[in-house]
Amino acid sequence: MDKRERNWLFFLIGIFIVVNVITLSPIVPWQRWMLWDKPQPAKTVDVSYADYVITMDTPLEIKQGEFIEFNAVSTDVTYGFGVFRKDNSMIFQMQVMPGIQNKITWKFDETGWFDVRSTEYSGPKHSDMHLVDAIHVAE
Ligand SMILES: [Cu+2]
Repeated sequence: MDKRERNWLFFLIGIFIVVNVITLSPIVPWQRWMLWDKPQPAKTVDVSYADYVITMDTPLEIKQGEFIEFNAVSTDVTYGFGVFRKDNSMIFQMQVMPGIQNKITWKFDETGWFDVRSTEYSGPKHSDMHLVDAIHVAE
């Protein structure tokens, strides 16, 4: 390894460390919740997936600023749990792997009605996996 290669390697290692420190640090809100503060969720919401159907008690009524834990379980294939605004922009999503509890805690800091969709292509009926007005966040 010559000097230029070694300098390049150290540069890449430096980039790797800086990016990891930033993305795992408390300046990223969801990392602060998941890794640092660990807030107690106001509610835990069970979401189940089977045969291309999402089952969840809807509408989920929550208050702005509450931490909500979603616990999604699939009994067959891998799906996605995605929460979307009415303009179809996504707030967050997680992969729902079969046979385990897939958990995510989220703080809803905006009010309104939100849809839930599967965000992981799971098969021919995937595009029907859409719960309209599944979540209502009030002030
Ligand atoms: Cu799907």
